[in-house]
Amino acid sequence: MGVISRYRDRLPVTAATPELTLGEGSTPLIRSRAIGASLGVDLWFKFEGMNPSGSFKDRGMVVAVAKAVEDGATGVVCASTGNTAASASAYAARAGLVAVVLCPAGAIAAAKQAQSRAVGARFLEVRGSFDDALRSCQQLADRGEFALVNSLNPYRIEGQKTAAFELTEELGHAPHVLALPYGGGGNTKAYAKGFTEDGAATRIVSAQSEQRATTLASAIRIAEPAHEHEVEALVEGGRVEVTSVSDEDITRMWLELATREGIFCEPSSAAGLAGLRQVELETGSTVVCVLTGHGLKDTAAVANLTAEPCVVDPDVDSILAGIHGAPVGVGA
Ligand code: AN7
Repeated sequence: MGVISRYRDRLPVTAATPELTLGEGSTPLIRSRAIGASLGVDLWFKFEGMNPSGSFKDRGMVVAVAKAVEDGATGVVCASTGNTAASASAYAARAGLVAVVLCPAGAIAAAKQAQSRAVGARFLEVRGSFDDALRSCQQLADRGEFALVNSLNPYRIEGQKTAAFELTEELGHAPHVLALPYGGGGNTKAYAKGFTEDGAATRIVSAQSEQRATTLASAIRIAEPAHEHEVEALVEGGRVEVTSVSDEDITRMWLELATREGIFCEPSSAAGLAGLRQVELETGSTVVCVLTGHGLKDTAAVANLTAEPCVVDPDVDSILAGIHGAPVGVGA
């Protein structure tokens, strides 16, 4: 069951809203086997990379695209660092709408572009940053032909808030702390809304990159967060703590998630865990770290952050030498 049918009574949908779905939501909640113990907490990973297009964006996109159909739109438009593009393209194809996506030229992971093109989106590379692309996208949407499906569209936030409901249902209670990456701030806002609607006091740790405009975590390469003021208000209200993490912290946590937990997420998704390490946590408390995107989204990062494969001859001695790290074989 998708997000619209599962949470129908808690979403702004009507009898006229199509029951669009690609099976989003109901993502794995995985208990930590190693990292939680080192932090002294009961740590869980919500693997949002397991959504149909490989990121958390699907929860909000399904609602935004369904509402666009209900409102009579023929097309949708978004600016994106890649995941919004992949998600909007998929749901637009599913709903029979045209998708126009604007991405910063040369600055998004190859798989995300492939996802978008495969389902027939009009994929445009903008000579500029994500922030430039978002401005152009809003101007295009203002002309009326295309519905904007960036998280400035409130239906996106509505759909994404369901992740908070789902967590509370699965754990049997709301987590004490939730950690996630902070790019444009839409997801931070969505979890805050979801927990508030559930009457939960969950503390949200939102981790931004120290190097916003240049971070290796291309998904969160956003210099001017669209929801900055709302996030600041949530900080003032005591709901959210914003922390800044370096590329080195992100890389280290990304590797720990992969090698100690067996979970392969994209680099930006490890920012939340890096943020958790900077705040005080009550021993034994329930902490959820949201892993926003799948590792297969950005395999170039793997090539940059891990040792190269060793090339060996197809014989056991050469293979054993390869296992033990000795330089062997033709390509060595
Ligand atoms: C994996 O796709 O902004 O703070 O255009 O892809 O809600 O922006 C992606 C953002 C975290 C940050 N993790 O979330 C886009 C885009 C992943 C992401 C974020 C993004 P927000």
